[in-house]
Amino acid sequence: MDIFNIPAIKYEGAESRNEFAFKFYDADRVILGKQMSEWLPFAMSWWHNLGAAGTDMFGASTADKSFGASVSNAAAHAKAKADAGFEFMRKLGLRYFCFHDIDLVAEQGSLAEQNAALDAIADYICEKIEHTGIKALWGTANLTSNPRFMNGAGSSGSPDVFARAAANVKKSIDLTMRFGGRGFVFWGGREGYETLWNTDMKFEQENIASLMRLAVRYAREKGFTGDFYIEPKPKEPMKHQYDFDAATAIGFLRQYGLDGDFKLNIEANHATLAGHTFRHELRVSAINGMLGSIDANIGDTLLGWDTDEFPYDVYDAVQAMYEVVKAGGLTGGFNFDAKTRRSSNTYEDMFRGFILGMDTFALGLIKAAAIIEDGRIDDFVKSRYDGYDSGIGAKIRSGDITLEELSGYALSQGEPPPPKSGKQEWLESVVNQILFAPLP
Ligand code: XLS
Ligand code: CA
Ligand code: CA
Repeated sequence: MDIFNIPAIKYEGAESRNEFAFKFYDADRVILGKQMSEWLPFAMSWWHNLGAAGTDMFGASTADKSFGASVSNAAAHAKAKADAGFEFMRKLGLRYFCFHDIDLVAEQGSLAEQNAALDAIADYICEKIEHTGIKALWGTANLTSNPRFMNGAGSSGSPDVFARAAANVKKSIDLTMRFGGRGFVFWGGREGYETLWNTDMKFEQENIASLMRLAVRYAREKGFTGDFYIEPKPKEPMKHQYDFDAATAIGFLRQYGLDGDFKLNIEANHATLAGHTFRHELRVSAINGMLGSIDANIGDTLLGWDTDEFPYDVYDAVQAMYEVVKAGGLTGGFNFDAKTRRSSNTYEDMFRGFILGMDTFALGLIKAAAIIEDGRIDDFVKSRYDGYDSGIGAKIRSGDITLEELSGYALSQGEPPPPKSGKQEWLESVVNQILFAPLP
């Protein structure tokens, strides 16, 4: 049965005027030795694409995400979402999806009943995985929406809530493994605080680390070989979230000995909420060996909250792909944690959103590769530090020097030679020249 009355989306090239065609994403095209589809393992987020129906703080749903089922019949609606999701992914050539446990089937009854409902829909999804080869990129447990997690999950003051969070994590790991997932995410939406007057920060962080450690132990014993990810976010819904940004999350992972099993899942919109650029968060992750996966979206600097828009900003995507290519690619993928705007409320708009996002990252890849192949930027950065290749510089790098020796060297040298220009404007103009040159 065809739910979306739209043919499969094909690459037609930059001149195409077909709304339902890729202009830049050409899955088989080889860039820097790898196919575009290998550089860009795109994923569909179950929650936004199959769930988010346009509600906001001021208004009701604008989109119909029933996919022909009765929403009050949780099992039937869950199947309709799976049918729609797999048709959607197949038509766009997506090979992965990301999910929270309760995206798959609406929360219901006791934990045992909920687990049974999850098993039933998981059986159905596994059949589809078998037929299509589409798999999970990562799974996660939703530890934010239900009121029981009002005071956090791992950070909750209640051990009973901690245990319930653990049960949901266990089940979500089971599902992720059944779906062939590459990773498992912890996003600490309510792991933070509203006021320090009621919060023992150290106690809460230790407990969050314990929950993560228990998850790793369980999953490894079951044979899970993928990565765990922390997804940093500074705030929203909490005033302050413990996984504030990449640097904070890396410090936390090292502090609690979790850095061997975890990497980071970097979301563009969360980076800007933290007062950083997306690129900054990718660089911090990459240089620490922690760049795992990406939630591809963009925020709106004028609004300043987590708007989860489809990425359209090519300059931003070029910078992101430059970081990804330099890091040798991702072991995870690019999850479109993005939703169409409230007034883009048709099934066609779901496709338009993904075409926009996939083309934006394809352009990002093409142009990042062109910048790397051009070589001027990388040569400049290298030359900036070439004083360290020999002499006193080489001794500083090797660590084979003392403060006294350096002091003696400085005394003998007199005033250092004038510093070299950072040439920012020239570098930015090189980027523009490459960006607006004809497509390679
Ligand atoms: C919310 C987060 C969330 C995670 C998964 O802001 O982006 O959706 O990606 O729990
Ligand atoms: Ca996200
Ligand atoms: Ca977000």
